[in-house]
Amino acid sequence: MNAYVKTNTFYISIWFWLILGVESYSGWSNHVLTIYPGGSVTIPCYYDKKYTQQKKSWFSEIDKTYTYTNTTEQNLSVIDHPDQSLFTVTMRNLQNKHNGVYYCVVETGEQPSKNIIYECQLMIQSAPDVSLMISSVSGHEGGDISVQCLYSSGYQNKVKQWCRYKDQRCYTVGRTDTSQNSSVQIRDDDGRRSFTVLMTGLRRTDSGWYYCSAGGVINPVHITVTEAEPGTVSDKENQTGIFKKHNNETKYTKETQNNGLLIVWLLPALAALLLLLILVGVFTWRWRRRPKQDKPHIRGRNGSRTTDMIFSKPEDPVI
Ligand SMILES: *[C@@H]1O[C@H](CO)[C@@H](O)[C@H](O)[C@H]1NC(C)=O
Ligand SMILES: *[C@@H]1O[C@H](CO)[C@@H](O)[C@H](O)[C@H]1NC(C)=O
Ligand SMILES: *[C@@H]1O[C@H](CO)[C@@H](O)[C@H](O)[C@H]1NC(C)=O
Ligand SMILES: *[C@@H]1O[C@H](CO)[C@@H](O)[C@H](O)[C@H]1NC(C)=O
Ligand SMILES: CC(=O)N[C@H]1CO[C@H](CO)[C@@H](O)[C@@H]1O
Repeated sequence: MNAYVKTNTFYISIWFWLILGVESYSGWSNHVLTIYPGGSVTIPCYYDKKYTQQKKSWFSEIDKTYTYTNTTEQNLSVIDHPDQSLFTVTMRNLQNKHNGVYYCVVETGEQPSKNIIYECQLMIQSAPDVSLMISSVSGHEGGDISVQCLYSSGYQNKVKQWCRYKDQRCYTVGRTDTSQNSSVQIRDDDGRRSFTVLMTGLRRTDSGWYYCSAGGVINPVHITVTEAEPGTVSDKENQTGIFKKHNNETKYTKETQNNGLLIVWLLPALAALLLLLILVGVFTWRWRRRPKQDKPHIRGRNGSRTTDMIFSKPEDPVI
């Protein structure tokens, strides 16, 4: 499965690079999201502040369409949030036909003109590998929230992480190195096929998009930290997380490992482009050297030069 996904993504990427001339990949790796049939998903696309004024879109590899920001359709919304340097993409009523690769794209107004800032693959699955009961959680400043991430048995021994989209900072289950912040605790609920993330001492700046990841399979969660309510500072009950949504808006993700992404994709894509150029070059060269009698008969007709192309002897090795 992973090999298939990877190969598939690889060719899609070549296609994208060759046809659209999209060049630049940042440090992110592509995520594969797995979602219930009929479910919904919201995907955050964080962009550099300098792109606040630029056109941004969601590109579907399936039907090769761009959906620009501030579009709201029945099953698709693409909404810009310039104050947070991100746009969100919400897809609803997901069906098998939505399986495929999608890109968040920024039109930079300079070279390269189209910049992929995020890539993900959607897979509709009736039994997702990694899932969430709640995809949006909120808490008060100074309070705590917890998020439970579920995974299937195949992921029992995989690395489990809690990451923030914005800076890609991750906390890993079972790792106790000092770089991990004690305000985020993450533990495996042994035997229950889930792990739980506890964020304590919430600050307003903790608001934003995070994801659960198990064995590289990710699943986005939105965290909202609201102002501490005056007079209720010591009200622990009210400071703990409020689970807002409990429906099929949870999201499921799956990811193949992507180390060396740039090299793995960039080099073959360049090689393919080079090969294409060489082929075109050889073809043009052969054509120019063709004996004159191949094309004279239609020369006079309407003065059309393009019709030249049609005439070639069937045994011509080039053709
Ligand atoms: C939205 O999804 C539903 C369910 O798949 C479908 O019946 C409907 O036609 C879709 N709407 C649009 C505008 O595509
Ligand atoms: C999209 O809507 C946001 C507010 O929701 C606004 O700030 C932004 O300028 C809009 N962008 C475009 C391209 O219309
Ligand atoms: C941990 O969080 C505190 C505030 O809660 C912050 O000041 C500190 O820089 C963080 N440390 C790391 C390593 O993230
Ligand atoms: C929590 O705060 C709300 C107001 O936001 C209040 O109505 C409610 O009584 C509080 N709950 C408790 C347990 O104090
Ligand atoms: C929480 C919830 O509503 N879960 C449902 C999501 O959809 C699947 C299948 O459509 C149901 O089996 C779940 O109960």
